Order: sequence, then C-alpha cells, then structure tokens
Amino acid sequence: MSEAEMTDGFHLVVEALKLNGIDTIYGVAGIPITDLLRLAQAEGIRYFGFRHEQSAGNAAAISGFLTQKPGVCMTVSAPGFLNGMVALANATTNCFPMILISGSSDRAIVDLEQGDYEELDQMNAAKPYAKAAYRINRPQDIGTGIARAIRAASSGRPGGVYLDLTAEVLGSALDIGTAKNSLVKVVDPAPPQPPAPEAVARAIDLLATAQRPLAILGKGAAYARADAEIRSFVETTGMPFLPMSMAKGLLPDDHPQSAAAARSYAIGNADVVMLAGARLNWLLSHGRPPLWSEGTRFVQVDISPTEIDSNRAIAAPVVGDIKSAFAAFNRTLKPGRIGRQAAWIDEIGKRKQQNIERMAARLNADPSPMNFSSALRAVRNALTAHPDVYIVNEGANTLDFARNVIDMSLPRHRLDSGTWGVMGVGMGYAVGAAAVTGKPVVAIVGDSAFGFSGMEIETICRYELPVTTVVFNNNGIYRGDPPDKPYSPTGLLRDARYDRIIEAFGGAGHHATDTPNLTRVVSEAIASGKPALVNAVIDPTAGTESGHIQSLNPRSAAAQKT
Ligand code: ADP
Ligand code: TPW
Ligand code: MG
Repeated sequence: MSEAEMTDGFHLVVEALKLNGIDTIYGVAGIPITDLLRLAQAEGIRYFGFRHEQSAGNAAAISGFLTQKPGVCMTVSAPGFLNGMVALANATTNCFPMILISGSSDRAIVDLEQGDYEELDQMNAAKPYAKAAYRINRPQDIGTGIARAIRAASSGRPGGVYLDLTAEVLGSALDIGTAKNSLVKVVDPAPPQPPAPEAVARAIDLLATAQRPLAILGKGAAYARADAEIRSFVETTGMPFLPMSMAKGLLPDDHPQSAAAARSYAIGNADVVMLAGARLNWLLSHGRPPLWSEGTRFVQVDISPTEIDSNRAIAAPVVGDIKSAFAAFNRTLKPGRIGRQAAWIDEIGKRKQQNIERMAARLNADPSPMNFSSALRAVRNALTAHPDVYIVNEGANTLDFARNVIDMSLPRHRLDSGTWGVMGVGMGYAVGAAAVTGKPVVAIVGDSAFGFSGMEIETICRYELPVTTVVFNNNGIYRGDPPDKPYSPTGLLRDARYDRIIEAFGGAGHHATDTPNLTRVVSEAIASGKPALVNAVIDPTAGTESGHIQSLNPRSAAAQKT
C-alpha cells in the first residue's frame, strides 16, 4: 500500500472533532500532543494555549455551559493531566459538558509501573471525578471514542468526560478507507427528555393548592436555554421567583416578580416551592430549617432522576429536560389555576422595598478607601451602558457583594465560583467566555482569587481578548492584615500593584483608589475592547471572614451546636 493511502491517529482525532462541530480547543502543549495541536490549528480549529491546564480546563468547561456543546481541553500526560483534572471535576460538579483529552504514556510500561516518562494510569485516576472516563487503544476506535465522549458529556445531566489517548494510538498508521469508515457523526447528542404527563399534572395540581408559591431557578435552567418557556410560565402564574447566582438574568433582576431582595422571607414562608435546575445542596441550606420551614412542599424539575429526594422529600418530581417540562407546564396551565396570591406578593414586595432601601444607603456611601459596596456601585455604573458584558466573579466578599449589587438582565451572563465555591476559575472562564461569545468580559475577582489563575493575563494579552479584570484588592483572603504585623494565614502583600502585571504583557493597567476613577477606567477598558486590569484598592478592614458563609467555619459551626 502506498503512503498516500495511509493516515494516522493525529489526523483522525482532528477529523473526528471537526466532523462533530468542535471548533475550539483549549490546552497546554507538550509530548505527546504537540503535533496534534499543530495539526488541529492547521485544519482550522481555533486553539487557545494557556499557562496552566487548570485554566484551559476551566475555559473548556464554561464554553460548554455557554454553548451546550462540550468544551474540549487537551493536556500532556500525568502532571498536565492532573492539572486539568481539577477543572474536569469542577465541570462535573457544576453539570457543565466538557471533555478532557490527555495524551498518555506507553501502557505496557505504565501498567507494570516501570517508570515511563510522565507515567500515570490516567483513565483510572480520572474515574472518580468524571461523569465517564474512556481510553482509546486502537486508531480505528478514535471515531467511536470521541462520539462516546461527546454523548456522555452532553446528554442527561451534563458533566466532565475524560478521554485517554495513548501516544501509540496517535502515532499509529491506518489506511484511509478504514479510517473514514471509523468516524462517527453524533446525531442528536443531547436528546430532549420530556417528562411524563402524569408528573406534569401532579406538579400543576400541587402548585394550584399553593397560597405562597415560589419558583427557584438554578443554573440547570439557565443551561437548558428554555428562556421563553420559563418566562412565560413565571409571568402567567404571577409567582415570585428567586434566581440562583448563575441563573441571574434568566429573568431580569429588575423583574417585578423577583424575590431576590426578600430571599430569606420568601424561602422561609413559601408553602410550595418549584425548583427548576437547582439542587437542594449547601447553597440552599439543604432545604432544611432554620432557613426553610418543615411544612413546605416541593416540585422539582430536573433531568437527573436520582437528584429527587436527595435532601428532602419531593412531593412532585418532574424528571425531564427543562425546556420540554416548561413547554408542557405552559400547555397544561389553565388560566386562573395557579392564582396570583395578592397578600403573599404584597408582603414580599414590602420586604423587598425595605431591603432595597437599606442596601441603597450602603451603596451610596463613599468611604475612603473604598469598601466592597462603594467599589461595586462604581463598577455597576460602568456596566449600565454595556448590558451584554459577561461577568465572571470569584472571591469571598468580592463574590457575595457582587452577586447582590451587580444586576443581570440577560441569561447566562454571570459565571462564578459555582457549586464548589472554587477559587481559580476567573481567568479561564474569562478566556472561554470571550472565545465563544466574542463579547466583552468583566472579571470581578478578589485579590486572593485572582492569584490562582493570574498568569493567564498573558494568555488574555496574547490573544488580545476583550477582558477587563477588576481586582478587588484588600490585601488578603477575606481582609488584609493590620499594618506592622507579621503576615497572618489570610494576609497577602500589602498594597500590591496587580495592574503592573498586565503592563508587562502590553495590556492596559489602571490603579483606582476612588469611585469616580474606578467607573471611568472600567468604562474605558470595556469600550477599548482590549485587555485591561484594574487594581481597585479596597479597605483592608472591610471584608468579613469567609464572606457570607462564616457559619460553615468549623469553629462557628461547633458554637452553633452548643
Ligand atoms: P444552582 O447551583 O444554580 O442551584 P445546581 O448546579 O445545583 O444549580 O443544579 C443544576 C441542576 O440542573 C442539576 O441537578 C442538573 O441535573 C440539572 N439540569 C442540568 N441541565 C438540565 C436540563 N437541561 N434540564 C433539566 N435539568 C437540568
Ligand atoms: C481552590 C478557600 C475561599 S474564598 C478565598 C479562598 C482562598 C479567597 C478570598 O479572598 P479574595 O476575596 O479572593 O481576596 P475577598 O474579597 O473576600 O478578600 N482554594 C480553592 N478554593 C477555595 N474556595 C479556597 C481555597 C477560599
Ligand atoms: Mg481579598
């Protein structure tokens, strides 16, 4: 057979990805994937090279959330793979579709632990943290392997899939005929899963008994792209709703039915709660008292059957995809079935008003140095002219305050620390969001949070991405140390100038110590469409330990029990 009739694993992987519409890869190059990345780029796939695999993986994960197509991250063996695994585990935890593809060493040597270069049994290491983990052992299986990875990542409850590609498979030759026949174009990777009609009827019947109904929308609802169906249901029923943080904007935060500014009251007093794409995990206090009342009954709409009853009995489970489920609710809904409960709506409205006024007083103060509220007001003022900006947010106080102060008006525009409350997603999410949307991104990050992925500022500058990073610099994790004291476990360098980091890479650095300046530089940075970093100086005494979750610190938790 002549050479012209042969192909190899490298080419087959690229063809299989392209055939399935994977047009972007995030990664870090090295043996054995360097040539694979070169070939992918030459064949028209966009490649974003990072400084650390965790950020590349985070970019892939958030691309998955934003597009419903698995984001693809490629890494080298053992250490590169493990760096990427943190992002894959985070994707699985947050239900984002992602595929981590790592090159691996010689299986014969790895399996006998004979000490190969970058030796690790990657597939088995990945299994506990991934939705699925597969290995491709023969070049003719590349098409099937990639098809299985795509389906596993995006169908049902989405998650992270690990795909192991041995160096041997990449380098193996295969005749073109066999190769072409082995490719698989995945048809309908995430098919709709409509709920049973009885489940829909049961949910509507339960809601019809409610005096004080409440809808809680989670990031699963945002992911489902059922924006119109959900809006129609919420508005037709007139029921108040609460968005979880990454579901903010699914209905605009200034929607009259939003109960966000009366959250505890609404949760504590609702008699029927409809959860849509939101788990009753720690972020919702597991559905238990004291936040929740014992008598509340639940409708839960979720694609994962085992999510139901995970923390509390669910009276009306609706297992299916949210788009189909809400379409079915809207068809089933008869006018007047679920009443507008005037007293309930009025009471929520009153409490909202009180809380909004209380917050306004804090927001309008202008202390020097700036605190979280005043600095966020300044950033918010810069954002009002740009509602299409994607917001990335991580930190403790920086996260808690920004979630409340920065209103969202469009779905899937707020990307944050998510289910794990993880630090380090910032720059990866910013690159991924800019890459797949082409829209400006503003990353609002604590100074500690920024440090976890800060070197990706070089990546942002290299690709000239429209990302403005605003570092809320209070000299520490939660707060800064008092002057003239040794650094404590939470302290970070006093008065660090993070803005100078981006200048080293040719980006625009800004140092802002007051609110008018902060608004001005953030506005300019967004309008420039170029990489920028704003060092926003925040009072080092302003933050509280652990932000809003101090009750989870073991010492506070123990004190509460006694
Ligand atoms: P949040 O943190 O916003 O409360 P969670 O991540 O806890 O949200 O919950 C997301 C839920 O959404 C998961 O239980 C997941 O199974 C579910 N989910 C994801 N996609 C869909 C979909 N298309 N339809 C229905 N449920 C979905
Ligand atoms: C991967 C623990 C939670 S919040 C935080 C850490 C280190 C940083 C808070 O400081 P920051 O924000 O960002 O300066 P602010 O505004 O309160 O000062 N490692 C990982 N994830 C988590 N969550 C931690 C550690 C943590
Ligand atoms: Mg800080």
